[in-house]
Amino acid sequence: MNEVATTPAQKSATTPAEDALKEKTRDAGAAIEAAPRLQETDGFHLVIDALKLNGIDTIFGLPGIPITDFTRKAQAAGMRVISFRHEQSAGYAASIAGYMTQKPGVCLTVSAPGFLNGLTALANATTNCFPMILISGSSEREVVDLQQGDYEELDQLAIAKSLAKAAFRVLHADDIGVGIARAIRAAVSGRPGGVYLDLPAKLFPQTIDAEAGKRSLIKVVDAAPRQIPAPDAVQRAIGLLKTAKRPLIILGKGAAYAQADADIRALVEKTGIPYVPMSMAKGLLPDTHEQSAAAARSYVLPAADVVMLIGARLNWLLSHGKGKTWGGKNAKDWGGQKFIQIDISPQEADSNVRIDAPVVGDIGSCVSAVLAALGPSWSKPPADWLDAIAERRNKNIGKMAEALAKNPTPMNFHSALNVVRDIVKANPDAILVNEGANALDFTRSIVDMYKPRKRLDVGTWGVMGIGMGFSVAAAVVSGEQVIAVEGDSAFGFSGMEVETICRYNLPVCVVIMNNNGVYRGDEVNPTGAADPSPLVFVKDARYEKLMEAFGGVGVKATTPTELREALDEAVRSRKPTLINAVIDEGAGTESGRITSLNPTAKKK
Ligand code: ADP
Ligand code: TZD
Ligand code: MG
Repeated sequence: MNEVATTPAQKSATTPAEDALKEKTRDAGAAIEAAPRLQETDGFHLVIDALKLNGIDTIFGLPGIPITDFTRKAQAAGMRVISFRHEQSAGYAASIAGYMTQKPGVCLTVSAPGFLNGLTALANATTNCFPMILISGSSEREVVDLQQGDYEELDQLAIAKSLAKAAFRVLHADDIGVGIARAIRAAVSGRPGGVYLDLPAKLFPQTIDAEAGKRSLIKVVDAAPRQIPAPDAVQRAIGLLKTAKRPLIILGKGAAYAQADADIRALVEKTGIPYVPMSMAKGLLPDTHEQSAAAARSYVLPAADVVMLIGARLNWLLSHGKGKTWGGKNAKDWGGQKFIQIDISPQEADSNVRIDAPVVGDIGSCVSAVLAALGPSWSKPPADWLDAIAERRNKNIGKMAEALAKNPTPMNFHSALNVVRDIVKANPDAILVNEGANALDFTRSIVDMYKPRKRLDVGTWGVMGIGMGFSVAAAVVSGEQVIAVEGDSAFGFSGMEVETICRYNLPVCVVIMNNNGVYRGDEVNPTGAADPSPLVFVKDARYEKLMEAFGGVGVKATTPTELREALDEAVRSRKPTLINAVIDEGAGTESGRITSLNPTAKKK
């Protein structure tokens, strides 16, 4: 047992509130002082042992009552405990660790406010199909349920239920094994998602016989069982694909998550079908692949006749599979495409438009079944379709090259991101984290990815605040260099975590696309009063000094040359670095690429 000595400061006089807290946690405190007797174990150790038994070696969290000692004991037991400045970042970190590793990422928080801070990330994990477990300590059940006003009182389980894929509470130490096992299974099986696990303060110091405790733990067997697609569903899909004159494959982040990279590539290349990667599926095949139709997206979506979705939903990001994007006459009009959808969720099909050939199963099993069923003599799509795509693609790539070659003063998104594009090309193992509006959309279209699961971004919700949490987790989980391209607004949601990055000395380089505001920095208060517009920030803010405050490297870059030097050096040194890239404050557009989703007043 790792005993923690009481320092003189801790012995000094306490306030009544502190005394009350001590009183509240007396039970837990007693367990800290007295290690369980030889033949006993306790809740603290059973949770740690259950996680470790299941290969979970990292916890992202923030200490406090009632889980402070848990964080110490987990570290003492050899787990990696990454401590954040805000639970939301810890939660995002856990969720993306889950996405990258297929093991549920664990976020640990205190009760009520800490739990709520972590809950946004849990809901975001569920929405994005990332496997994650939010473990929150909670206050005394009797007091919470009678609403008698406990320290950090909240009925956390009830709140979590509506936002999590599953939610559990463990009241007795001998149920910890089952609780952790259920949480793991729920997080990673079927469609992955966020799971909440409520652990009341009283659980941690509960002691039970050590042998019985050991026997109560469960090593989960086959946590995410393969789900083999029905042969007739595969045949139906192949039959439809054979009729296509203008076939298209869309790869989503479910395909990236599945880690079936070689088979997905084989399917694309064997069929010769052009493909479009969704944002986080970029790099599943290199963006420079000759079959990538990403640069001709606005041509291929309406023109395709049969579309095979692999781990991508027909949600808003694909205009719900209908409307003008797909060649429909109005927003609700079906464009006439037939869809094949490969997905693990049997309920996903028909959620927006008719799916003619759903193939339900895990992507690895589905893609290999489709590959096997293609047969030896599969003919490539008609040349006129491929030629038409190539023509659009080359034209758009040419236009992009022109835009990237310009060198305006101040920098715009293109001239700055051209540098990031080169550095990612030279360092294809680097992980790119990305959030913002223009800072997001321009990065997605300008920076090519070369390897799977290297691009981590705002996902299905378009949520701001993932930046530093994702960066920390990506560096911790992979050990690779992380480059986080952040809008200045986006960065503000989790900026304090630069201290976390410095504390753990992580190879993270944050590049802020600083245009002085949300979308743009040039808006003014129409009344002429002193308050600035709600959309702008302090002009010429020196974000790089934030990194310097904690011992990292801060650089202000006003030209592509300065940006390149700083980014090169960051990647070479692997030091925590923040580059404040000064961008023309008039360069962006409202909401980036999704201006049309903005309700605006008709009456001016
Ligand atoms: P994108 O935003 O990239 O379009 P989505 O998050 O909308 O991707 O879609 C991901 C889809 O992948 C979800 O419908 C989910 O059910 C599915 N999915 C996730 N993991 C797997 C898996 N291992 N096998 C099959 N489908 C999966
Ligand atoms: N809050 C949360 C949690 N998520 C959001 N998506 C928003 C608010 C709204 N929002 C966007 O959709 S993008 C954005 C906000 C506030 C910031 C855009 O400004 P930026 O990027 O500086 O990050 P650009 O480059 O200036 O466009
Ligand atoms: Mg901005």
